[in-house]
Amino acid sequence: MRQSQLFSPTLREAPSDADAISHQLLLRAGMIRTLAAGIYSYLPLGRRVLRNIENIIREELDIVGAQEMLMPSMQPTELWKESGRYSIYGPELIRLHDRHQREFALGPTHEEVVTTIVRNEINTYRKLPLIVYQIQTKFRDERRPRFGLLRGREFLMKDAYSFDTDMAGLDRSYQIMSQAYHRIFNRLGLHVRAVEADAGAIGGDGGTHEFMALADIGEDTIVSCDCCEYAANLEKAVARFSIEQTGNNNINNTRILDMPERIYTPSIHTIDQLVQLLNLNPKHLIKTLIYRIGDHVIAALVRGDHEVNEIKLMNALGVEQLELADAATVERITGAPVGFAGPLGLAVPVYVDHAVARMEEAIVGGNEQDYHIRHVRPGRDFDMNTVLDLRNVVEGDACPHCDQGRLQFSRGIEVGQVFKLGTRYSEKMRAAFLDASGREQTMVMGCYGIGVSRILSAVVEQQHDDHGICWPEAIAPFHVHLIPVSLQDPSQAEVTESLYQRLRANGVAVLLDDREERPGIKFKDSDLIGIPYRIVVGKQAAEGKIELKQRSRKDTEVLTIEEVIVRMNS
Ligand code: 9G3
Repeated sequence: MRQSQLFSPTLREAPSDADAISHQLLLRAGMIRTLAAGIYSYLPLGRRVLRNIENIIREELDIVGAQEMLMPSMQPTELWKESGRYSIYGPELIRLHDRHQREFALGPTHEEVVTTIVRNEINTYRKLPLIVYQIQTKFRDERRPRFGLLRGREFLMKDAYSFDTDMAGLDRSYQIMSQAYHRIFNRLGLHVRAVEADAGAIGGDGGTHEFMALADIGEDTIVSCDCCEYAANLEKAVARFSIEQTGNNNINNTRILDMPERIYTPSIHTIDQLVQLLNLNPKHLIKTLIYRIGDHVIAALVRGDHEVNEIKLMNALGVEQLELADAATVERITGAPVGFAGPLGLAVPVYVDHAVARMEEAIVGGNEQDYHIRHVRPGRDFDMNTVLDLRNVVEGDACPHCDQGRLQFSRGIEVGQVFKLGTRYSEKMRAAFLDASGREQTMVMGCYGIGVSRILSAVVEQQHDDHGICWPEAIAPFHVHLIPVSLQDPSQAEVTESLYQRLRANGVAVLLDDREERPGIKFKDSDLIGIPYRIVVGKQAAEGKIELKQRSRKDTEVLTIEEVIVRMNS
């Protein structure tokens, strides 16, 4: 390809609203352009990278027997009513009406569609297991699209769905797809870690992993052990309950027992203020949070230095939504304004985190304005009918899997996820089959996603430097950037042209920078676009010597034309 013909408008500066380095670089390299918030066009260079990513995904999925389909984006909302998800999703699910006033959703995902197709066509175990996939545009009207392709409203996803006769079959499909994912991300040159994750609203019979590309811009917090392989999304991560801290809430030990004592804490509303006033460590406090679930109200107790993990709380309550109670509700339930809530004498169900249950004594809100209470003993002074894992783990917590590891945090971009759905959709949508003895069974499903367009950004986040992008060879828009210093020089022009033809004849993807630009401009653009190999044809062309430089390395080599041809073919 001749760069004088290429539609790739590079920019000297990044637009001000691009706040992720990958967003800046993809814009500056002329690979994407914004049409509207969270909605992007892929210019030729960006499209070439996207296609390379897609092809690696296709190769690895076709090898394991998954079959590519293509499903519509326009989905009749009757399907979402049938699956029971129509009411779960709000404005994020883009809905429209056709000319006959029939309602459709623009597909954010395709569980309902694929289950309908399979249910209509398969009714015998002989046709299972089946894994189908598509690479297709998804629509999710994110409230706050940001970081360019990392969180868009229209994006490219590979979504796959497996159909098995039983859970054992699903386990096999899940394994097959997870291993294929590791091969895919490896080939993409993406540094990815699979972490245990929470199944969330999609539901499912347990078992879901997220594939996280490690990057500081990542919105997800990855928890991993510094000794063993344990890794989980913060939503899901648990700590080992260190046994030396258990006990002590039995009240028959001999120490003189301090009884609860009110302390005057005027206009102290936050944990920090309380810590300041009483000059103590937050781990000696109990935080009482009042939540509303529909018209129910509950209290959640965590230690002062911990945070409630609302995913764990929702899973424990078996609900899909909850929110902190508003001030009026807190006042009604506790008898005091926000900031003085405590567990003593509450008339609502109290959910207690393990770390609270192990506290010998604590300071709690007094359920009275301007008062807290100290020397409170969990179990003696308030009932602990429900003790469970309610909190976010913190760095330094003991690993739940090995006996000496400590948990550490890192940030990640979710680029893939695999779910065991079980019969969550097939039951509702009656995807059934006759087994070998002629009995009707419900299909067992799994679903598997890869954020194809998100990977474009994730790779740039992991592979760039101060001058621009460093594309891995497997997905780079071109393999070689051929740059003559001056095409006015006849020997440079001749060497450049013959090299260009020979490399292309060998099937090497070459971008020839034939623009009438100063060399400095050409090299700046070359660093920005990030093609893995750069061949510079300069003064030494007259002696048949040219320079070869790798984008990801500092040094350059002076080689003969023949040597370069051989190197680019290897
Ligand atoms: C919606 C909207 C947003 C959504 C969903 C549904 C995420 C939704 C989860 C999944 C699960 C898997 C198949 C490929 C892999 C991921 N956001 N999810 O279901 F209506 Cl608006 O998409 N689906």
